[in-house]
Amino acid sequence: MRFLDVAKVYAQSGAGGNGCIAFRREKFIEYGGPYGGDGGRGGDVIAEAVENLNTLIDYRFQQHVKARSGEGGKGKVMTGANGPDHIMKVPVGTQIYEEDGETLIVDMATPGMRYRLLKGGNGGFGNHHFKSATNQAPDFALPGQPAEEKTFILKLKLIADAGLIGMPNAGKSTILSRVSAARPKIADYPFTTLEPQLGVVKIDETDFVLADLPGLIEGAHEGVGLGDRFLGHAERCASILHLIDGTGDAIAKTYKTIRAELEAYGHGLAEKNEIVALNKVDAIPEKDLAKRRAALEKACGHKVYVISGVSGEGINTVLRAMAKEITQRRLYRAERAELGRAAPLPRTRSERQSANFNAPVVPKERLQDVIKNARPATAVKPATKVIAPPKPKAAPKSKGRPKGNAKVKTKLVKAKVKVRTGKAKAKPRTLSKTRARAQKQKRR
Ligand SMILES: Nc1nc2c(ncn2[C@@H]2O[C@H](COP(=O)(O)OP(=O)(O)OP(=O)(O)O)[C@@H](O)[C@H]2O)c(=O)[nH]1
Ligand SMILES: [Mg+2]
Repeated sequence: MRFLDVAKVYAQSGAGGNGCIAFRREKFIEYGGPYGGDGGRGGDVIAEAVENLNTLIDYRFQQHVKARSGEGGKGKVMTGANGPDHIMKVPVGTQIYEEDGETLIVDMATPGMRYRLLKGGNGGFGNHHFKSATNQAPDFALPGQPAEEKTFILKLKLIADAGLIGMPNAGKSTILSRVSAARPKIADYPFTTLEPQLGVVKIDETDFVLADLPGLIEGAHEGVGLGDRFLGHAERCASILHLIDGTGDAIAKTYKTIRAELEAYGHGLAEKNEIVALNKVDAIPEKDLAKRRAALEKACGHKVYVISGVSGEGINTVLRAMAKEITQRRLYRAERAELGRAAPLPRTRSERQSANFNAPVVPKERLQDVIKNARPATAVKPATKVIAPPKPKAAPKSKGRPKGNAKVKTKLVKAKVKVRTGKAKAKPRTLSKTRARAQKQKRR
């Protein structure tokens, strides 16, 4: 299978289905009213990182991806079917860029990660949706929302823990084939390796992925040879093994050439810790070895390992040094456990409309930590005086017979009478009128 690490893909989400205009026509049902259903929503275009892919070669043959549109609404208030989402499966480590190739949209760095690239259009409302007391027969419906379309650039940056870099013929593929089960092509001509090769290395208790990258030559950053196209695969490595062919003439110059290419490439590659190894020690005459090693140590300014991919000399020492750096980085990453994870995709219409579902969600267990460590909220004094609510009025006493002994009963009755007379006194005008009327009658 061919390796492809850059692909250009045109993607289109599904359009929403149109709302339907229909009226209920049925025997014995007068004024059936509006009966048109809503359109279904269009499918999204979603990128998903899967583990069993190592190349973007699928997108060489499928450069257009389209999600299906939603169905239109139908009579009898039937909602159209939603268009299914289109899932773009990409290898873990794929970065998705805008069409300019520089604006990063998302880095699909974790297996199973999902990201919605394009949103499907919502379906339009049918005329049944618009019926109201003031418009009982709406004869209009909404069209579905249009689809989104965009061109994306996918760039695969392999997730390797360590990378092998060096001039062509430095013996990179020989080392990979010796320490892992990978079987890259090995030959004594430059640029035998044309695309990155991966192998899994096991040393002591550590497993790691080692990438053999095509050789670099002077001017690679300007496109000479295979250029620095594959250096992106070393960007994520914890450790870089820089191999120098010990049988070559200008060892220090070779080292400096590769360093200059790394610096010209940028992306933090030159700042990474590198392990420098003088390779093919089995073919170096003993009297020259110390001189060559010293020259290389002077050029790089730190320790140089002496190894041989053919005889296996010094290989385990170098692998242990790489494993140490890789373990350190793994521990550091575990400590800095990422807070965010991709939010679950909302399924229902209301969820889709309200949620910002590309925002990271704090995992439950982390959230509990956050809550525990959060400072207790300080009590805030109310700005205004709190006014006590008015006391509820006493419930009126029941007019039933009062319970208790006879004395109390009479007292209560008297009190009632008093109140009544008091009330009567409170209305002197009415009383005087009646009295006056009574006096008049007496006089007659
Ligand atoms: N004597 C000796 N020869 C070696 C050693 N390692 C590699 N070679 C030879 O060097 C030549 C190139 O080896 P490769 O492993 O293909 O080198 P490479 O760095 O992968 O080369 P490119 O893929 O072209 O970049 C082959 O003929 C190997 O047999 C070694 O440790 N000792
Ligand atoms: Mg090779």
